[in-house]
Amino acid sequence: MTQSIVVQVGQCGNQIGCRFWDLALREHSSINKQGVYDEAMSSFFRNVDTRYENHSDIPCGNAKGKIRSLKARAVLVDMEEGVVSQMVKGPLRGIFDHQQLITDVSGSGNNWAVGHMMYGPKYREQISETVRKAAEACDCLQCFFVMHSMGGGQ
Ligand SMILES: Nc1nc2c(ncn2[C@@H]2O[C@H](COP(=O)(O)OP(=O)(O)OP(=O)(O)O)[C@@H](O)[C@H]2O)c(=O)[nH]1
Ligand SMILES: [Mg+2]
Repeated sequence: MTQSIVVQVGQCGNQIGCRFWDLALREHSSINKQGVYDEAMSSFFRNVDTRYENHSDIPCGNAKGKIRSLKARAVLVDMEEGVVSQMVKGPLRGIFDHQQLITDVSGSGNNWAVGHMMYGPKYREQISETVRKAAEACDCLQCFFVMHSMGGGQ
C-alpha cells in the first residue's frame, strides 16, 4: 500500500486540513469497526505503537481524543500560531506531535513579500527536514498534498 503526506500551510491550509483529518478518522471508524490498523489506515497515518508484531493486531481506537498510537502523515506550517495551537488543543490533538509543527508568532499579515523574503528563508531548512522525516516514515511514498490559500502571506 502507498502513503501520502499532507503539508498544510497558513490559516486556510490548516483549517481545511483540520476538517480533512476529522473526516478521515470518522470514515475510518465507520468502515473499520474493529478499530485496527490496516493498510488503508496506513495511507494517511503512521503507527507509533511498537508493542505488536502483527500490524492487524494493533488497536488504534475510534474515539478521536483518545488515539495515541496513530500519528497523521502531516506537516503543519503557519507563521501565525493561532490555528495550529487550537488544533493541538482540540479533539485531534492525539494525532499530531510537536515535531510535525512549524510555527512562528506574528504571521505575514497577508503580505506575500514578507512570507517569501522573510519567513521563507528562515524556515526553509526546518520545513524540508520535517517533510523529509515524514517521507522516511513511509514504505512507498505516493504523493504530497499541499493545502494553502491562494491569498495570504502564508
Ligand atoms: N475556503 C477558506 N478560505 C479561507 C479560510 N481561511 C482563510 N481563507 C482565505 O485565505 C485568504 C487569506 O489567507 P490565509 O490562509 O488566512 O493567510 P496565511 O496563509 O495564514 O498568511 P498570513 O496570515 O498572511 O501570514 C483569504 O482569501 C481568506 O478568505 C478557510 O478556512 N477556508
Ligand atoms: Mg495567517
